[in-house]
Amino acid sequence: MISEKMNAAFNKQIKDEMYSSNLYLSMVAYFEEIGLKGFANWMRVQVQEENAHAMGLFDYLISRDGRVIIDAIDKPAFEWACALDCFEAVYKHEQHVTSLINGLIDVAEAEKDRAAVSFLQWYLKEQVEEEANCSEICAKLKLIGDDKHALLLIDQELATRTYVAPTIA
Ligand code: OFO
Repeated sequence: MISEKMNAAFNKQIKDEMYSSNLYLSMVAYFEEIGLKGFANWMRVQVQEENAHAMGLFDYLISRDGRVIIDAIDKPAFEWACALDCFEAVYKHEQHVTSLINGLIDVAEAEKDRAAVSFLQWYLKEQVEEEANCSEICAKLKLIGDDKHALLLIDQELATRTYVAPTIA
């Protein structure tokens, strides 16, 4: 069983993870449009990860006898000035998601829902990795400046990213 407050907070986070998925799908389209297929590949993997984050919360809520309600998702941005501008937006968004997960844990603690606190530790750790990944790419993009050849080398590197389904526990 799960409290009403906790149930509502989980539903909100499911919606937020689905927003993340749509935001990154919008970025896939952007990178495809400007011909950076490796960047687009990186974002495609990110979309899959966000879907897994949403489904992890979805399945957890069901396992706790909660009620999943799918909410409307806001329209994401669709234009960025360059690859760095886009990745800075990713970094900012992931920092925002970290604050959302922290808020969710605050609700779980206030509700004395220790099972939820424990479950959400996975999401907390995942956010450390999410922030580190995009911060690293931002740093590289800043380093290369306007060097198109170096940009294509990063594109080749990002083309190698593959999706590994996470075990959310
Ligand atoms: Fe990008 O971690 Fe979920 O939202």
